[in-house]
Amino acid sequence: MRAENITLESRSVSLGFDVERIRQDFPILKQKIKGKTLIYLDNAATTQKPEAVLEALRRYYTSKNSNVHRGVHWLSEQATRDYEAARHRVKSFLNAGSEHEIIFVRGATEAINLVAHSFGRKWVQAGDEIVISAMEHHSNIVPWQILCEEKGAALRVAPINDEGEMVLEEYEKLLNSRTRLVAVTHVSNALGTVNPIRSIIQAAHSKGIPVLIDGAQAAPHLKVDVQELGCEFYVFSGHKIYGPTGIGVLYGKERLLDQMPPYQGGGEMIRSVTFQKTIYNQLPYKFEAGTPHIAGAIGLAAAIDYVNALGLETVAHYEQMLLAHATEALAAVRGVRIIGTAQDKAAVVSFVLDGVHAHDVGTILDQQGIAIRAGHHCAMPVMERFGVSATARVSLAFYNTRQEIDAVAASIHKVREVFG
Ligand code: C6P
Repeated sequence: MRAENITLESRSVSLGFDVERIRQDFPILKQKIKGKTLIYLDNAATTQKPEAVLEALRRYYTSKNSNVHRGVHWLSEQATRDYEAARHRVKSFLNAGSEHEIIFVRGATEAINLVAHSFGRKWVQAGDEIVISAMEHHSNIVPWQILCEEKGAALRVAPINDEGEMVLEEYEKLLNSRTRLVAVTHVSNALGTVNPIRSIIQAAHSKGIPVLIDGAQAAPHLKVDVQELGCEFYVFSGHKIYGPTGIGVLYGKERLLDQMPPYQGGGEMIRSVTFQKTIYNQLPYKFEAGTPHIAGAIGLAAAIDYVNALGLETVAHYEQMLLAHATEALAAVRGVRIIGTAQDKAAVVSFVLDGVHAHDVGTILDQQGIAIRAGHHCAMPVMERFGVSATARVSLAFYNTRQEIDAVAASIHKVREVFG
């Protein structure tokens, strides 16, 4: 190992964070891609899974696999106990008031659709308005568009400035007596902006408007306390926080969830069924029709335990160091323009390279075993706002290192040379 690497590593250790030790927990990171050691910098798309999560899934399937809340047999009781223990872990992770407020869903997308369907069906009418921001992921745009079309309601969009920050004065002007809900992202997947959600929530609440926060890109990086925030809904995806795909969380205030109609009908969400009338189950089961992703919930709990053991504050501190290094290293490449230069950012550096399509950047890096994302990142209105069709996006996790970022920067310098 070169002396330079030893210095960098010990610097990470002195931050209270032994990244080389942590990397040992992620088997996929040892893999060679095209003859090169994998450098995985597509963490906003999905994160890699530690042994603890893989082991939790294996243990569940090898010794407890069974359906939940149905069987009277031992396996089913074990599966039910672990599934509900996972819900308890999520409740503590978000500091929710009760397990009734934690609904397991497939991911952030399904959670937002659930609210759009259920809350929308009950409380949105013709002439009403839903407020979102100009930096939303399609998952926090399209469900509201569908709802607005169905109901004759209108979608209002709070603008963002050239740095990629929400313009709060303009946002506040959009709030009025017709606004039924504000739905904004906590952290932008395309820009990395951390939104001032406390101010956003307060402004909405001062007018009696409920708020949904899309936490898909925040939960892996920032401590979230839903009681302190006071938001009505908070959603996130398990796979972006080192857990399995196909599991996610909708947090909702019990008072609202109680009044909302079910999203889907089926088994588990009922108390009794006759052909004349169905009585729905209590929360949270009213919103969990059908057999849930039991292993997924258990894997998510293991991921939460893993992240908690590292400490989200320690993780955030380390990731901020990486973010500053990546921003500096990439900005130093001739012709790089960083898209998203907000004061408060998390884990994402999106950029365009003058004269080179983002897909070419992504493809050339792939030849070096480097995984980044290139494209519109399911945030086409953000691309339009910045006058680009696509960006190359480096998104960070706590297992990334300064050396990996240096390798990416060196590769992009080479791309620059090739394209002139
Ligand atoms: N963003 C990205 O590469 P799902 O697919 O349901 O797990 O998450 C949807 C979603 C919702 N909100 C935000 C802010 C997101 O970033 C995402 C997913 C990934 O940026 C895949 S497009």
